[in-house]
Amino acid sequence: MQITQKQFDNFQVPDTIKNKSFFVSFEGFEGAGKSTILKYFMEYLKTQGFNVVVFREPGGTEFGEKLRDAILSQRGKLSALAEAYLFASARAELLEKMIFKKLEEPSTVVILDRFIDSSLVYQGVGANLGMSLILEIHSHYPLNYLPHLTFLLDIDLETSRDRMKKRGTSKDYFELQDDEYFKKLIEGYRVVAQMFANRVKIIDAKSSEVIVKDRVIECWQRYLRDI
Ligand code: T5A
Repeated sequence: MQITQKQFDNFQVPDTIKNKSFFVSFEGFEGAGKSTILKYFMEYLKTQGFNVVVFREPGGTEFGEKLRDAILSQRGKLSALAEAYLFASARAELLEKMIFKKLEEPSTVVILDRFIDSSLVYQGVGANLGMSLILEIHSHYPLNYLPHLTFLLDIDLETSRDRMKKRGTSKDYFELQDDEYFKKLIEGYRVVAQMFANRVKIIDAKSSEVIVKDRVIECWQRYLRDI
């Protein structure tokens, strides 16, 4: 299915910038450093007077955490479409029950560890459903709300595998995939960055944590200057 311009028309961002409240997501492969770097970013934002709330996807609500266990324990065994709808269900719940409410509070930054771009890449490209279908699933309220800003932490396959090895956890679904799968995901994130060029900022994340953290903060400061 071809992606059409019309598919982007329904998407919007929360109207909360006037209250200095922002919706930000981190994206990237396993081991890109999303959880690590977003903690540094959170600490930085607090020094700037923001209230900060962090959610991970899938998860973030009681229902979402149950779905997280269900999905991640079944990955690769579920139908790709079932997986896509499950991620979307958890996301809809998180948006309505938590994200929108938190964004109503002034000077608040809601940070997501993964969001719609993960579905576009992992289900749309990795599982061959096509990005068009994923956009279609997200074309209705509340799923049609996008972050104001997304940091795409960019690493290569070698760095990802190295970091996962160092972390020493048992091999998960992702680590069992071959290089071809990973290349599809790289291409997928590239397409996402082009499709949403205003929102998605690519951060070279192969350097040390401190350098990557500084890159993210610089990017954030640029974003604030430009809005
Ligand atoms: N998924 C999710 C979908 O398929 N569709 C969807 O719509 C959604 C929302 C989630 C899985 O679900 C899939 C994608 C995923 O496969 P998860 O367990 O939450 O699973 O996996 P990740 O989000 O990828 O979490 P990871 O922990 O694997 O990756 P992170 O958060 O990017 O990496 P992090 O910060 O934990 O760092 C990993 C290791 O590297 C080190 C850290 O200390 C850690 O040991 N590290 C660095 N080392 C050197 N230099 C740096 N700059 C470093 N940054 C981190």
